[in-house]
Amino acid sequence: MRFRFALTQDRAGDGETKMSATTWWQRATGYQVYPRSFCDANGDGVGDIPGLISKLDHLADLGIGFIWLSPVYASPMADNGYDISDYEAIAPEFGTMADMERLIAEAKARGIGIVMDLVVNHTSDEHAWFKSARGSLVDAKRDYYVWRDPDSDGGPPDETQSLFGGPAWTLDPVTGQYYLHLFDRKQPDLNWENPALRAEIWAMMNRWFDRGTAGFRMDVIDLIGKDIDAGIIADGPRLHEYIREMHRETLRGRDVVTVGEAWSARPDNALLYTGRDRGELSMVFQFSHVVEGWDAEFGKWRARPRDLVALKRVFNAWQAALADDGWNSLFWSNHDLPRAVSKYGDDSAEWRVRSAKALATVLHLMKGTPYVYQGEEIGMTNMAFSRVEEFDDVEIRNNYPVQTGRGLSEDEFLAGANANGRDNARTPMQWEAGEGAGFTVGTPWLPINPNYRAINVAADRSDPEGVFAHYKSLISLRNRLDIISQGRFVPLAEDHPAVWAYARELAGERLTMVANLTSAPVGFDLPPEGTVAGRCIAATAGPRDGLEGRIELAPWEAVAVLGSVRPT
Ligand code: TEU
Ligand code: CA
Repeated sequence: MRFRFALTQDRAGDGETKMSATTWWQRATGYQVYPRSFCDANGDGVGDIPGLISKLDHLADLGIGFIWLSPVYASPMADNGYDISDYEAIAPEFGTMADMERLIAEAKARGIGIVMDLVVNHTSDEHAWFKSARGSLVDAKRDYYVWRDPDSDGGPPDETQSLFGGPAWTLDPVTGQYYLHLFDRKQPDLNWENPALRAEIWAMMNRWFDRGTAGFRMDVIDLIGKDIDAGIIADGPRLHEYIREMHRETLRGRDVVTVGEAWSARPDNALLYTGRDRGELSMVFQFSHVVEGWDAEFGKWRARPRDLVALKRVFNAWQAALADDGWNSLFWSNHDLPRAVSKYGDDSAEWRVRSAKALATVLHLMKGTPYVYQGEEIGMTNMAFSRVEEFDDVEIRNNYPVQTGRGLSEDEFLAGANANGRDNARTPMQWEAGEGAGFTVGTPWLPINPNYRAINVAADRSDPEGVFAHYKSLISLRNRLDIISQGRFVPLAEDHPAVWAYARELAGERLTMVANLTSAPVGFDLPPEGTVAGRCIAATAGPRDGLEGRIELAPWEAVAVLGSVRPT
């Protein structure tokens, strides 16, 4: 792996070159591939592993250190692969195990690690374990899943609701018991209390490491310690016991990166997962900035305007919580979330490019490991779906009757799904301006955003001022500069309604980032803790060699200056 032991530069001027204390994944940037929508090599309209291999040079040029690959395992695809029927087989539509091995090798040759998606809160109902388990009350695999008798009137054992809408219990007629599924009924929850099940998972993970993978992203990992009878689902009593066991049995001694998806993680419990002496994970994906923007009553299904001050507060709180121990992940978007530039920026023709670059600047100069979601590096936008029936996503389809039944109007639901729904991020990657957008020569499984003729990789990459060039530069800066990976984070002007600003400090140096996150010019009084003079390392609207006092910022102007603290 590249950057594993990057040498620090002699910035302190003491003539010493030290081995950096950072691990490779603290300097690396991750890139998420949602394989179904990335690149289709065989023309069946579905992205695949050979297609991904054909685009590795694009990712190597971007400079990323690892790919988080959303599931490619065998699956009936009720939830696009997050319903796995065999952890050690590749879905035929994505390719073969030989393709997977070639991907790992080809990525490695470019200094890129492959991080697999570990989906072990649940399997598919078509997994061999579940097929066996449902057969009888005494089946050897029965206890791998969560079964309960019906309540006295024959209904579900309790009121637990699926995160995709509707009851979390489904009656299995074969044995007359209900099984638990926190997601779709085709995603039965595994029973982590069973030690034999855990041992099977550890062995499976170890075999993936033997194939040369660089780590795991762990799907809804905060749900595995649940105590369903006590009504505790996320952050359950046995969660950290299981993660520590996982570490002992699979991760210990390996130089790999792990990131647990944890919607319940808060600044005050994140160190339990990522503290350096905990023996758990490298970092978690937490969603405070996402949930902050949701409606109190209808969650993501009722669209709300962006609240910049609230957004900054959330990021600043996480930077503070993990300042000295633990490690942050940094992301705007993923396959479950809207496109960054549409959600937090301005995706109009006038400001799309500059606002996408400004958002990248804000995120990538914080402390943590940034993740780029496919297409974000060229500023891809949300797609407008005009009718509820056009959506493909199981979460949207299951929630439609539930949310409209709770009083949300059909128009509001459509607006919410367009603003926050998961299909936005899942429309195919836009590579070229030609028919099929360079994604497929066939019929794409989900429509391609019609703006692909203007917004595509080829067009953006040919523009030296494009979004890609900006991301590439930010990623390279993180690889090279300790102040970005390690510097102390100093929030600035947190209450300013338009400007995002912070400083980073290390060894007598300061890096100040100031960004106008609106489509209008704004005047900003930089607090003295941000004063800096030196070299401009990132800019979306022209360079500046110093930042001090009153600053007039153009729309979506972001600028970062690295230098010494100017003597006052
Ligand atoms: O997502 C977890 C999850 O809880 C999301 O579905 C989330 O609830 C939703 O987007 C917000 O309303 C993970 C995967 O990332 C997702 O794609 C899977 O569908 C889900 O787990 C089940 O495996
Ligand atoms: Ca294909």
